[in-house]
Amino acid sequence: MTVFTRTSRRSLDVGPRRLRRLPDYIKTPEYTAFELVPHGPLIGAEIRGVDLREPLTEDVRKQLDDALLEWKVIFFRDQPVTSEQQRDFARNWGGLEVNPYLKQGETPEVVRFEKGPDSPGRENVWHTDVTWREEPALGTVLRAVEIPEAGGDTMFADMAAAYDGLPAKVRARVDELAAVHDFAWAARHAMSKEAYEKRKAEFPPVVHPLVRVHPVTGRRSLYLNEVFIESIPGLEQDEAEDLLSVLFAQTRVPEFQMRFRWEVDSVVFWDNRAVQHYGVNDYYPNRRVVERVSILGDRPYGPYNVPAGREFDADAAEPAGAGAAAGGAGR
Ligand SMILES: O=C(O)CCC(=O)C(=O)O
Ligand SMILES: [Fe+2]
Repeated sequence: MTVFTRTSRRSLDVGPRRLRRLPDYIKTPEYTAFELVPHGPLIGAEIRGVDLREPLTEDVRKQLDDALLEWKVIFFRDQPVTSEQQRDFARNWGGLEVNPYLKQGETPEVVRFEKGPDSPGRENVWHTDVTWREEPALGTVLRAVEIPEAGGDTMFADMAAAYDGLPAKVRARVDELAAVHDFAWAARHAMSKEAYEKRKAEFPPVVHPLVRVHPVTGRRSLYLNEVFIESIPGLEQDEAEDLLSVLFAQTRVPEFQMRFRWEVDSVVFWDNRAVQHYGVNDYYPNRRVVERVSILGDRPYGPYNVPAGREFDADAAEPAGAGAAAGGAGR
């Protein structure tokens, strides 16, 4: 009798995935100030009944913040806002970034991504925005100005679910590790050695944890960037690449993702502390114009260096001393 002996390194991980939007110790918020329509069971929700041209009441702002923490990506349709109104909306969450390398729109703090035959989109790589900064953006508000007839979607991946989905042994390992994020390294192939050194001096590499503890919810998520992560301190480069490929594969699990179909005047707000995103480039050479406002964030920390006063007490469901509201995941 012939015995079939082919071996495979593949391991099948099929069946239902246990997905949760918030850590178990935070009660699911109730939304009374607007209608919230889930895009999928895990990540992404449409907010209806808020006019972004108007200043937000504190109640609406607070509930939008809860929705952002719970759903990680919230979006609005049919919002004919100006760049200034988009900027003013984002200001409800803090100061705004000015990006030294991206082209500004008519309004300072508004970056305009204008893509077309001579300016192809290059955001089709999984990334978290501006992790080459010591304090990367808290979140981003992106608005569609001109959208191709088909294509040009943006994808998002829930990095807390990606972390939860790892085997316990891998989670324990990455909890202790950090990564070097280098702005210059990502562009090294496209520039001379001198230009590379100059840029590196301007923006020295920064070290961020591989697992970020969310400053409001205390939840752990994989903190990745396929563009800027250069190495993992303490690991040989081969070993680091092997580990990174396991982590990067988590981003590609469909259950952790959402895919957003744009319309003109759609506005998307994502929690840059908890998701990665990917600008699908299937529309070239058609035109696509979006405007972006990024909100200043704080320095990421991992399970190994939670600052004093930010230890998360799961029983009390709030970071010690931070005054976040229990149950509402408030801030
Ligand atoms: O245009 C997109 O779909 C995403 C662009 C992007 O990466 C960003 O706005 O940070
Ligand atoms: Fe981005």
